[in-house]
Amino acid sequence: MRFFTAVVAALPALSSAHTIAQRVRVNGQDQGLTNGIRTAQSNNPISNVNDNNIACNFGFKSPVSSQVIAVKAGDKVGVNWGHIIGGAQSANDADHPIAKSHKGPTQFYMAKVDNAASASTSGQKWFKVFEDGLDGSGNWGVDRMIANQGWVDFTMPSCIAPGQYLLRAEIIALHSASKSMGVQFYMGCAQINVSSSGTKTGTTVSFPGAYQQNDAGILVSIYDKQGNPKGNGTPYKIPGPAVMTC
Ligand SMILES: *[C@@H]1O[C@H](CO)[C@@H](O)[C@H](O)[C@H]1NC(C)=O
Ligand SMILES: [Cu+2]
Repeated sequence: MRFFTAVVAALPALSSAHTIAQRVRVNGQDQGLTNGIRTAQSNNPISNVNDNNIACNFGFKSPVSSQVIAVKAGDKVGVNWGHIIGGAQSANDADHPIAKSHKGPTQFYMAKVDNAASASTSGQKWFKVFEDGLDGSGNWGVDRMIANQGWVDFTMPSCIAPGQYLLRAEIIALHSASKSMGVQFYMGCAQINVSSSGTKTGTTVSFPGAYQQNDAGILVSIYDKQGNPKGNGTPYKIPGPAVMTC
């Protein structure tokens, strides 16, 4: 009996409704599946804020792309999410790009590195360049991501310092976040080279380190009195530092 319990506990969720970051686009131009992005093979989330892989995920599809994607300050940069690598798992896959239940914010962070193709995913200093949480109508960043066929885009700050960066795309799914470690973090890191005449970066944090398990935006019920996932009546506080400004 004890053995049986342990085995069941160790099984991954078999029919998972999770997601994988897997494409980059620049000004709407798709750079291709897994090109210039370290793409996790598993769509399972991380739920522990102290997990050593919370920066960029782990278990990447091999070989990892050696491409470093050229971006200019002011460009619109996007990352695409899908249920499995390649997109939908089957025709009319309701869990592609992610299950609708998985409400929460979408974010982007960047870390300055010497060589984006070879940079370690650990020990980097990350600043936030984009966040999209809960709006006044009760819609979430994830709702907008689904409406955009899995794409989340942001504008590369005009004042950013030039050079190579890891670009960390993140989704925080909050459907079960009212219990400790019920939160689901999804992330992937793109490899980019920014040309710019700017000089700025933002306030940096570490991953792990940036989040605490009981942050207001991580240990939270997102349901209203009617049970709808439109927020609990107080503004949703997106975790992490403020978005950098120029
Ligand atoms: C990055 O961009 C600069 C400026 O355009 C260029 O000189 C350099 O070769 C690029 N590096 C990589 C790795 O793409
Ligand atoms: Cu999920």
